[in-house]
Amino acid sequence: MNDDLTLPVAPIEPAGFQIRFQPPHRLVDRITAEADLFLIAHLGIARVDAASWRLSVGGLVERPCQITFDDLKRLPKRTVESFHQCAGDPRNHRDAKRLVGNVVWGGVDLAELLARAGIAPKARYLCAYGLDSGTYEGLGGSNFQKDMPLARLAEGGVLLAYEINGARLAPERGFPVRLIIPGYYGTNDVKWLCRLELTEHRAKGAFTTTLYNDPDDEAPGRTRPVWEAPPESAIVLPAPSAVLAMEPTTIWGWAWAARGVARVEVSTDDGASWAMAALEPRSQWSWQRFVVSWTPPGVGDFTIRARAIDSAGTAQRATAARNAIHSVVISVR
Ligand SMILES: Nc1nc2c(c(=O)[nH]1)N[C@H]1C(S)=C(S)[C@@H](COP(=O)(O)O)O[C@H]1N2
Ligand SMILES: [Mo]
Repeated sequence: MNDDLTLPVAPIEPAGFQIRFQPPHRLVDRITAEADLFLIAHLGIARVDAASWRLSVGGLVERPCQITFDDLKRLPKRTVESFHQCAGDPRNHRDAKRLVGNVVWGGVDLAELLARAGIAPKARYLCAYGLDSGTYEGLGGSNFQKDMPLARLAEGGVLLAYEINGARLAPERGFPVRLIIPGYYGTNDVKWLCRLELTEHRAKGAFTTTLYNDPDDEAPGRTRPVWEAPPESAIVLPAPSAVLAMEPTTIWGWAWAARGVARVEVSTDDGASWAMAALEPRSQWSWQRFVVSWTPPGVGDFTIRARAIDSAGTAQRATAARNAIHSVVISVR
């Protein structure tokens, strides 16, 4: 950020880390109701007055500007259906949390807005700032901040969102306006936006360097920002600890990936063999339903696993990853 710029901060109530979520077996609907969608805030819930809210757009743009909520509402409204997922622990990329949902966001296309401001040739990143400020595990101490490569704009769908599932955002969802980058982990979707800045280099704050910047398992010593979500799946039915009869049953769940899921395989024998599931196509960045039928071969306990493979051929990681395979243990009597 420009050193001569001080960002505004909104009142925070309540303050501190906030979390709520439903486990995967409760996510039975294609569109997750807002009340069932997980919620995360690191520094607390910012309380923002829409009438006095301003979004400043600056840095490497030809025409820096200040945008009001009414200005935004006058621009064409776009909607995007997308999975929405928390990456989990900001500092532990070997742990899978499975906080996920699928919703329809409504708002203004960021590429259209930035075309009006004029992107300077040297700009390579978008830095986005929230109106929430504070510390998380002793880190931060300034406005919540994220960055995104500007190249992502070419794929479309990046929104300055003011609606979720057709309703205006609640304060805890980022009212009045938040960033939505479909296909990226939710941590990049900055709530309570106050500033967009185009830069030549990545953002230097704690939320983009120490936090949400994983060791790169393929290139030791290097890090990789927590941006695109790799392939992942979650089993909805059967629920954990379900008791089934020895008769044909349905196993189903949701699969998602930044690049779209090409196939899902299901194992009922502890990973010894895998059956191809039927899989829906995706719509925009939506999650995709998978289903297989299964007849238990006998009584006893069974571990059911699902693994997603994305359109680039990348498979969901088996263990020790943000997208590690989900397993459900059930018994047949
Ligand atoms: N301003 C701000 N934006 C934020 C956060 C935050 O703490 N402050 N948390 C991020 C994280 S880690 C996640 S997972 C998503 C959660 O969005 P949701 O609560 O609407 O599901 O918001 C992201 N945007
Ligand atoms: Mo998150």
